[in-house]
Amino acid sequence: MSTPEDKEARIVDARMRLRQRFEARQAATPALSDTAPMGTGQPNRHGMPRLPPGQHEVTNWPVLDLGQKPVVSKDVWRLELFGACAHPQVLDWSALMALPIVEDTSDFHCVTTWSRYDMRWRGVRFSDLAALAGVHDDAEHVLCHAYDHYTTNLPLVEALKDDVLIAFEVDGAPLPREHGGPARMITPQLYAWKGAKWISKIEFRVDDRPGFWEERGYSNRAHPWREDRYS
Ligand SMILES: Nc1nc2c(c(=O)[nH]1)N[C@H]1C(S)=C(S)[C@@H](COP(=O)(O)O)O[C@H]1N2
Ligand SMILES: [Mo]
Repeated sequence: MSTPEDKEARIVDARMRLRQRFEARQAATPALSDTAPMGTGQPNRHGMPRLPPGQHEVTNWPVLDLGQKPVVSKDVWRLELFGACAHPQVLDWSALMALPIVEDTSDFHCVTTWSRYDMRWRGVRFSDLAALAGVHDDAEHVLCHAYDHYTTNLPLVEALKDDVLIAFEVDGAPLPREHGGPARMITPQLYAWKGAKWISKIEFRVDDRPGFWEERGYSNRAHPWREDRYS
């Protein structure tokens, strides 16, 4: 058994290596939103066009999903990390809460053309989960699974951005069930369908595998600033 100190050191080390890979890839594939790597919300929106192309701002928060809205209490909620990683594991709610918790304000861009600004999220960084799992060096893709059997895939480099969270609070309150409570992923620099509500599993992959909407013609990259809606 490893001590908590070993585990901590392993996470720090893995984070550093992931960070180096991330920065090398960012430099190789510059994009408009890369100028706001710490979130697309108010403090970071300077110099960006007000809205990504083809979007309009809403002040309500529409609900979009497959219609099932599973009931998942914190007691039964589990998050499995598996696939191309050295330390596959299952986290329960207290294990998630024991990880570093961050706050970030970011924008939410839905491919159906609405954008909601300045959402105040609280959660755990995807990059900390990736480091905890010890993602293999040849993993390049992520497939997220949810309690309603929704899936969505995204490049690992996108998932490693600092504003990608497994979020459990929004605007100072627990994440409502219809928006994916108790915990969902958010991907502020990609269209919102890349963020699985009621997230249940994170699968690290060497090869890419399309998720629910990606199999139905939606973009693998889903980049709002490039209006990357469909493949
Ligand atoms: N589990 C799950 N996550 C999901 C979906 C879904 O159907 N199931 N829909 C996606 C889509 S298409 C969008 S636009 C956003 C919407 O999030 P919201 O309902 O909180 O606005 O969630 C994404 N995450
Ligand atoms: Mo969507």
